[in-house]
Amino acid sequence: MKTTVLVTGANGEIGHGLINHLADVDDVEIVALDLRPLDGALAKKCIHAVVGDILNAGVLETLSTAHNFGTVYHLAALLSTRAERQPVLAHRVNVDGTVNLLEIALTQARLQGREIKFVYPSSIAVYGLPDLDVKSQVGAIGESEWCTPRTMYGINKLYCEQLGGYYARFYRQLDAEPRAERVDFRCLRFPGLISAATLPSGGTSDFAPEMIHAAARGEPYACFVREDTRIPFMAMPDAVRALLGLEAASAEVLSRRIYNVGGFNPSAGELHDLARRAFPSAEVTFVPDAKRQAIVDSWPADVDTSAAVRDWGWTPQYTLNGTFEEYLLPAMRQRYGAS
Ligand code: NAD
Ligand code: AKB
Repeated sequence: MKTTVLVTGANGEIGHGLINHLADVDDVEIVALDLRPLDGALAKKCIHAVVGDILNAGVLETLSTAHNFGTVYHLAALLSTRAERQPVLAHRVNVDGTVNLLEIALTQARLQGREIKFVYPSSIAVYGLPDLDVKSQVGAIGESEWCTPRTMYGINKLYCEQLGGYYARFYRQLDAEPRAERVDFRCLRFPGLISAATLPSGGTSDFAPEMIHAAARGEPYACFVREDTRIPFMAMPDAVRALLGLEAASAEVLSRRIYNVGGFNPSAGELHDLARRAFPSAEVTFVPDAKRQAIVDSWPADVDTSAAVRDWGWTPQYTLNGTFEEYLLPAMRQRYGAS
């Protein structure tokens, strides 16, 4: 029997990567939801592609009536820069939207009489380091350290991680009868992601993919952070592998609900060197925006991924050099015709 999965935020960067992979899995059928119409090539891979708002309970109820979901990948969100510009809207979409999806997952669990998996992408934005001295001293940060975010987005993500745990373990804990329906909440804290197929918008780690895509297109790029800025990143195919790997892991091996994952952590200057080596005509200048810089400076230089490695065998396929040579360059040369 096929498993039906719901992907919210399906037309976003991760949605593109995830749907392309899920579509290759024989026993999975995909229902997609996004505010924007899904790209035609992706829509062909879904049994149902809905244009709708996760804040609209009617849209979600209609979907839940029409399908039995085994897994929800809840990707829809406003990312850090956009959220800082529209904090109240961000709170609504990122928090209220997540509550709506958790409620739908519970309804589905009740109707189907089984646990529904809820896979949630959180972010390194949940961390908040007070200054660069502390950032350089702490090194690779563990999941329980420095959860003191300074952005609306980071606060939303941290709260939704906790909400997921609540829906999994304590939902309506005062009810006279224990509730049978359960949401199996699983969460990845992603670093910045770099995709060859899509460009980000609205994030603050966007300087890396923006720089690389501009270099490949032969366009000048003014990088909005300093050359010495260092945060973790990973290649999009590895992010998709992480989502699928955590979803597939047996519940017995998971010692926690929230896992750091990552790939590599170059400085912006090191990324520039790699982009210039790949695309010698790259023209990058560094013109830091003090406010966005402060956000990135509060994010860790690296993350400790040992829990994910130990519990469910997480290993990134791509190193930094491998990301350029085996993933970005071939795809971008084809996409932009760059030499
Ligand atoms: P994205 O901005 O590319 O995609 C988000 C999608 O959500 C968009 O297609 C947008 O139209 C949709 N959306 C926004 N509001 C909506 C609403 N009210 N109803 C329905 N759809 C709505 O983002 P992404 O990079 O694909 O990120 C997906 C998830 O992964 C997000 O939760 C994000 O916080 C998380 N994440 C991303 C990164 C990254 O670097 N890309 C890093 C860490 C975590
Ligand atoms: C952002 O910059 O907001 C995202 C993220 C790191 O969560 N890319």
